[in-house]
This record gives sequence, C-alpha cells and structure tokens, in this order.
Amino acid sequence: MFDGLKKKLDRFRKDVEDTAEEKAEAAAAEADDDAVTDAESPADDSEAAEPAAVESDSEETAASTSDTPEPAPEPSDEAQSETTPADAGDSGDASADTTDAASESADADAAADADEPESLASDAAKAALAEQEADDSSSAGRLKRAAAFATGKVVIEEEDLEDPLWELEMALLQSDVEMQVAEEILDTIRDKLVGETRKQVQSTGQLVEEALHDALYEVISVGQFDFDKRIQEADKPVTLIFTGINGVGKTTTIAKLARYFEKQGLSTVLANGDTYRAGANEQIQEHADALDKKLIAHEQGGDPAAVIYDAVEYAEAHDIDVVLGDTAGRLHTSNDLMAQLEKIDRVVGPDLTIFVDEAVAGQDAVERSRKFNEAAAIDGAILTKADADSNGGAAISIAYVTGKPILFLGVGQGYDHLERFDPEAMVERLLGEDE
Ligand SMILES: Nc1nc2c(ncn2[C@@H]2O[C@H](COP(=O)(O)OP(=O)(O)OP(=O)(O)O)[C@@H](O)[C@H]2O)c(=O)[nH]1
Ligand SMILES: [Mg+2]
Repeated sequence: MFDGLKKKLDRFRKDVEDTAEEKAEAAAAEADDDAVTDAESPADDSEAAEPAAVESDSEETAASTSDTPEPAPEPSDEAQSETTPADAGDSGDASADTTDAASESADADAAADADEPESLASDAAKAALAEQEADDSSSAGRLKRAAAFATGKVVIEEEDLEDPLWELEMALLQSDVEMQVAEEILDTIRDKLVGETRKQVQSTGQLVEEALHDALYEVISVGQFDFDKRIQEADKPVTLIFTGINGVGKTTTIAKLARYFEKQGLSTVLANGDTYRAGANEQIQEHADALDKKLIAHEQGGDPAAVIYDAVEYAEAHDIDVVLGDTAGRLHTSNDLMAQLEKIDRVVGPDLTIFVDEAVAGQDAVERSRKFNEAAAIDGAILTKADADSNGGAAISIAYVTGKPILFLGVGQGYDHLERFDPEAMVERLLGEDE
C-alpha cells in the first residue's frame, strides 16, 4: 500500500543522509587542512616577523646615523626587545609595527608548543578552533562544522536541506499530496531538522526519520476523535449518512460497517437514500440479506430524506442502535447532490455525515472532500480501495484540507475489508517502520 510514496520518502531520507555524509567528509578535510596550516604557521609567522624587525632596525640605524653600524642586529627576540624602547622615542609607527610583529611571533610560538606533532588531528583542529574563535567571528559556521567533526558529529544546516526538500516537495506533489499540505510537511521538516542541528545530532538517518514521522503525523492526524467511543456513548439510534460521488464504494462501505458494528455488539438498520439510480435498491438489498440486516427502501425517484427518516423511526421502534443511510452519488447536477444533503440534514439531523471517496482518486478525492465539506460540513471521511495501488496523497491530505479525520480505510471487496484508520500506523506504513 502506498509503495510509490514510500519509496520517495525513503529517497528523501537517503538524500539528507548523503548530504550529511559529504559534509562530514568535507569537514574532515577542512579540519585536516587546519591542522596542517597550524603546524606550519609558527615558521611562517616568524619568517614574516623578520623583515619587520630588520626594517625597524635599519630605520633606527638611519635615524641615529652615527655610532655602531656593526651591531646590525640579528633578527632575534633579544634584538627586538632591545630596539623597541629605543624606537619608541623617535617613531611611534615603527614601534607599533615592531610590537605587533613581536607579539604575533610570540603567539605563533605558543601555538607551536600546543601542537605537538604526535597530537591527534581532531585535537589540533579543536585547539586551532578554540584559538581562532576568539577573534574570527566571520568563520563561525566553518568552525562549528569542524568542531562538530572533531567530536564525531554532523551538523545539518538549512542550505543542506534545500535540494532534498525540493525533491521531496516534487515527490509529494506527484503523489497527489495537496500543495498546501506538502508545504506544511516541508515546513515542519525544515523546522525540526534545522532546529536540531544546534544539538549536533548523532545519527542523521534517525533525525530525518523522526522529522518525517512528525511532519506526516501532524497533517494526517488532524481532527482525529475516538469513533468507537463516540458511537457507543451517543443517544440511540445514532444516524450516519454516507455521501460522495458515484461508484466510490458508499454502498459497500455501509455493508462493511454493518458487520463492523455487529462485532461491537451494536445493531444496525440500512436505509437506501439512493432513490436516483435504477437497481440501487436491489444492490443494497443483497448486502442486507447477506448480513441479515433490515433495509428500509422506497420506490425509485422517491425522496431520500423521507427514506432515512423512516429508517430512524424504524430504529426507534425496534431498539436498533445505528442507522446507516446511503445516498445517491450521481444526480442531475452537483447542486442537486448538495440540495439532497441539505434536506437530509434538515429532516433527519444525522449524528455524523461521512464523506466516502477512493484512495486511488488522489488529488480529485482531496478536491471533492473540500467541496463536500464546504457544502455539507462532513464529520469524517472513509477512503476506499486503499488495497489498490494508490499514491497516498488523498490519505495524507484529506484531514488537513477539511479539518475532519479519516475514519476508516476500505481495503478490499469483502465485508471484513475495513480498517480503522490509525494515523500512527499510517505514518509507520509510509516510512516502512512496520516491515
Ligand atoms: N478493491 C476494492 N474495491 C472496493 C472497495 N470498496 C468498494 N469497492 C468496489 O467498488 C465498486 C463500487 O462500489 P459501490 O459500493 O457500489 O459504490 P457506490 O459509491 O455505492 O456507487 P454508486 O451507488 O453508483 O454511487 C464495487 O465493485 C465494490 O466492490 C475497496 O475497499 N476495495
Ligand atoms: Mg451505491
């Protein structure tokens, strides 16, 4: 079930993992470079300090003109410290230069001391980072990455997610996930992953998995309520009306629910509100006979609201717990379809109006759920034909788009082929956690 989408979600997980791995390697190389540069730098710095010292010395020599040309000083530390005070008198600039050069050279010596050749590359990286961090804030990102590498961890940043998230968005849209829902999922993932980077996570795969799980769960679980409890606790009879376009599986689902409620110790009566289609009575009668349930039906062309009203009266008279009201999926116009629902609402006041559509209808099912909800205020949805190969977009999107939960999945043509919709199980199925 939902295999296509499952593969795409797995692709995303791998994409981010690969990105993180590449990054870890890059950080490793960077840390190595830093260590090498650091080991070399003392020599470099003292070489650089030499000309400065010589320069200031020769200036001093030129300024004082006379005396001793011989002690053309060696570029040693002693020579520098000797010349500096003398310098201070006649040239402030030169003195400042010399002092800088001297202190730089001293720093470099200290760094050289810290970096024994035997020390580990990661230690060298850490030492280098600690030293640089104080005065080089512009390279903070680079330092953080290298430090993360030195401690064996990988940091994911927003820019790393750009490409994988783009791919994921395309995958979601191709899988019929509604645009707004896809964006919500991406936002959640971005927030989760970028937020987590500060903690420097250990396993990228695990982190991505959690982010995907939470992002999917948040949209899929919208509006969930305890359906069984709600039915058990409601005043009897409870009236459920099933709506949706033709051929999606309304009548079959009603038959499955009659079986479902029976298992819960609840009695049912079926009502054929599909007075439009020829043969509708016969079809539902067959189910009623097979399940040993009472069917209330009128002549073709009758008023659906009147049929369901009669069924409610029958249930009250015979102490039946649940009325399952079918409706026609096709009328002359969609306005007629909505007018039918409004009249049922007015005349019967059903406890729950349930929208039925096919998982395989994808984006169309999502769009219809939105329209039916606007017109008739649905209380929940049932997705049929989830056993057929579907993209999964409808299952992911409908709750978020309507604000009403998916209650059941139809998973075959048999009466027992009905599953309670469990958002957690659905997410696990999509992420392959159950296999
Ligand atoms: N594979 C599969 N087939 C299903 C499922 N639910 C319904 N069907 C099949 O879908 C077809 C249409 O089902 P119906 O229950 O007649 O659909 P309907 O919405 O009542 O159709 P109309 O009364 O014409 O509006 C039938 O062949 C059902 O067996 C399901 O969950 N899985
Ligand atoms: Mg039907």
